Amino acid sequence: MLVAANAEACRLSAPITSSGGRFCAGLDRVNELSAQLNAWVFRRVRHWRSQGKLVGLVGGEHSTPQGAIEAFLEEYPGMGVLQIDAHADLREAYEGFSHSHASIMHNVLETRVGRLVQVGVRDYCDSEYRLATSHPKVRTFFDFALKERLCQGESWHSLCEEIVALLPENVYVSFDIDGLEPALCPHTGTPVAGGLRFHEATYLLKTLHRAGKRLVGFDLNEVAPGPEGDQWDGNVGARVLYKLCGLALLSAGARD
Ligand SMILES: [Mn+2]
Repeated sequence: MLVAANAEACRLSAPITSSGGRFCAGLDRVNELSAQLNAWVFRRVRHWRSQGKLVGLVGGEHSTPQGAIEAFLEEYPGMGVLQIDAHADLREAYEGFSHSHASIMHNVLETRVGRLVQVGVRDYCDSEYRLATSHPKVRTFFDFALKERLCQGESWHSLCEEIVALLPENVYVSFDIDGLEPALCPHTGTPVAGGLRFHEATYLLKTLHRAGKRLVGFDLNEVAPGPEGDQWDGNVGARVLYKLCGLALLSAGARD
C-alpha cells in the first residue's frame, strides 16, 4: 500500500515542485495520500504502544512523524515536543503541500501539544519567524542567539537547563539531523551552515533526563546516505539513534 502510494505521490508532485508550486494539478491527491500516510503511522504507533513497546520513528523526511506525534499526544495529553532542527518547519503549507517537511511543526501546533521548543533553528521565512516569536506555545532557540551567548561566556550547560525547563514532564523529541553541523550530515537534503555539535546535542538530551523529564517517544529524520562507500551520514545518524534509544529506555525505568 505504502509503496504504491509513494510512487503515485512522487509522480504527481514532481511537476509541482519543479514549477515552484505554480503547477498544481494533482495537489489535492498528493495531500490526500499524505494524510493517509499520517493515519497509517498513527495506527502503527498506537498498535505498538498498546503492546507496551517503546516506539521511535526513523525517517525519511521530516513530514513522516506527524502521525506518531499525534499518537503520543493521545497517550500523553499536553506533551511537549523538543525539536532539534536547522529549520523552523512552521510553514502553513509548502508549494501547496499541506503535510510537507516544512510544515510539520505548524501542523503539530494545530493539535493539543502542550509546548514546542525548537533548538538550532537558522533557516526560516518571515511568516515562520512571526509564528516562532508570537505563538504562546512556541519557544525557539535560534542558532545564532545560542552561539552569541556561548561566545559571551555562558555555558552550554546553563543554556540546556534553560531549554529543558520550558518543557512539560512528558517530552517527545523530533530530531532532524540537519540541526547538527553540516559536517555531521553532509548529504542531508537541506544542510545549513552553523548548527549543533554532536556532544552539544547529546548533552541537551542528557540534561532533559537529569531534569526529570520523560522522553516518551522520538523520531530521527532526514538522515540521507552519501554516495557508494561513504558511510559518514549513516554513522552519525546511528549514533544519534543509539542515544535516543538509550534515553527512551532510561525514561521507561531502566537504570543509569
Ligand atoms: Mn525539519
